[in-house]
Amino acid sequence: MKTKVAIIMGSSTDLPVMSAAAEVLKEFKVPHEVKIVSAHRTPEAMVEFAKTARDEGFGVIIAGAGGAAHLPGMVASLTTLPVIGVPVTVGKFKGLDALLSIAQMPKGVPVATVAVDNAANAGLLALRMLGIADGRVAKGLEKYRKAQIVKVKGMNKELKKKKR
Ligand code: RP5
Repeated sequence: MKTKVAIIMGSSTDLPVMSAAAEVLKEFKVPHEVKIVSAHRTPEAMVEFAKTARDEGFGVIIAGAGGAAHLPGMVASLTTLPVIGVPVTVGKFKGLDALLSIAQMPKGVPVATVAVDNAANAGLLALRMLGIADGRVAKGLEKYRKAQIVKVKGMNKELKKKKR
């Protein structure tokens, strides 16, 4: 069975941000599943999801949440799979609350945290994790890395043209 990536989030209102992770995985043709799992609204479903994730074939979990964002940390406490947290911008503190909730996990339960609303990076980090054992994914990432170099070269060419 191929390793899958789980993309979970606290609410469907997180989807516009979290769909960027799915886009990246789609681009790399890596199987993934998207699901709404709320730590405070559906705590039992969250426990069930986290406890069974490895047996369900998931290799990495991406978890997005906003506000008092406890979903990534709670899920990480219930599994030994790597969990990548995405702080989502919601309300008055514009994602800073979620960033601190997710990044400031106490020692013993790690959650890798990406920048606020940067679900694309969560997808890329998940690919790097899968790429440790999956040569096809690693090759794809190398191609992606080189494409970024070409992009910056193009930017410099454009700059030079404008200077003339
Ligand atoms: C969190 O509460 C979700 O992750 C979401 O970011 C936030 C607000 O949820 P809604 O009230 O929009 O459903 O659990």
